[in-house]
Amino acid sequence: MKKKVLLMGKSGSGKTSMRSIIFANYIARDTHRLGATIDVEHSHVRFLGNLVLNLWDCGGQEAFMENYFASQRDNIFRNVEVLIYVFDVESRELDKDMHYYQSCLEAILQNSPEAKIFCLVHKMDLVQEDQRDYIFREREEDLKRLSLPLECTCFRTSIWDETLYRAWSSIVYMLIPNVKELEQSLNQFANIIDADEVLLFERATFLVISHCQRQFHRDVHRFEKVSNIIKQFKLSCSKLAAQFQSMEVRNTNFAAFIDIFTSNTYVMVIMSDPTIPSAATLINIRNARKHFEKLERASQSSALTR
Ligand SMILES: Nc1nc2c(ncn2[C@@H]2O[C@H](COP(=O)(O)OP(=O)(O)OP(=O)(O)O)[C@@H](O)[C@H]2O)c(=O)[nH]1
Ligand SMILES: [Mg+2]
Repeated sequence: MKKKVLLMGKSGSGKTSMRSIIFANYIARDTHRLGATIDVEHSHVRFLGNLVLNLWDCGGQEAFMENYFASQRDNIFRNVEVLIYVFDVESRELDKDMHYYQSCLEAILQNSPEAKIFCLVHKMDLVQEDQRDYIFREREEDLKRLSLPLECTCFRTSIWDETLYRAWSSIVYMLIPNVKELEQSLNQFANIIDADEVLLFERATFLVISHCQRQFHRDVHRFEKVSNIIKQFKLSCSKLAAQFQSMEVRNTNFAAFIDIFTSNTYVMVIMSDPTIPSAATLINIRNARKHFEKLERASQSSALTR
């Protein structure tokens, strides 16, 4: 099942950077070397087996943008499942950015009225920390108002922290078939083994695709932080020609297990009962694999018949 995802926004707003970090294993520092995208760069990302994201990274220089809205209009805006519009929070040309965004919405409304729309207020690291909430809320309000009658979901992002993972996890979550079923099974599994939390990560990108939480936790960004950290660690391993497979972290309060799970996922299990030995949890993870593999295959075949 192929899903067309449009990545748009003005030149230099950070589209190719985020795509390269999430899908092509770049580290944030390396994005300085990226050149401006010429016209549209297509990439196909296999995500969870049969779900293929067909990413259209649309170069944002004005001459290209004008072309998208004129001669290439049908080609670009037809059959779009998701539009991700990236705004540089530090842009000095807010009016122009909004103008292009609105042209884009008009074209979407004409050609793909069912498309889901996401706006990323990007490069938030450049804003002073105590201003971030305020600036984001203000932009979000403007964007939601300007998007009517279409609805948009806004995220604040930066390639320098976990917010990038949060935004992309939420976007991808909406594209996964049978995600509710997956979540139910995850809940059952967490109950059976008495885990505080169980998470599934997509194997290549380490995006969180489903989670179950049975205990309150203060840090709402912990999943994305873990995604970010483990992905960096996995990349360091591959530089040393070693394969990251699993990890166990234990202290007096909890034990965390990260392990390869199905052919498309890693799992993370958090346990806080100190009387349950690691070996028991590892066996439980191993035993759950079969069920989740089956679920994944079912979801793939249902995707195929769509
Ligand atoms: N500070 C900061 N810089 C960023 C961030 N994301 C990207 N950049 C930088 O912004 C610059 C431009 O990024 P690109 O990803 O090439 O921009 P683009 O949107 O693809 O531009 P076009 O291809 O011309 O449309 C690069 O030097 C990146 O390192 C971010 O979150 N924070
Ligand atoms: Mg680019």
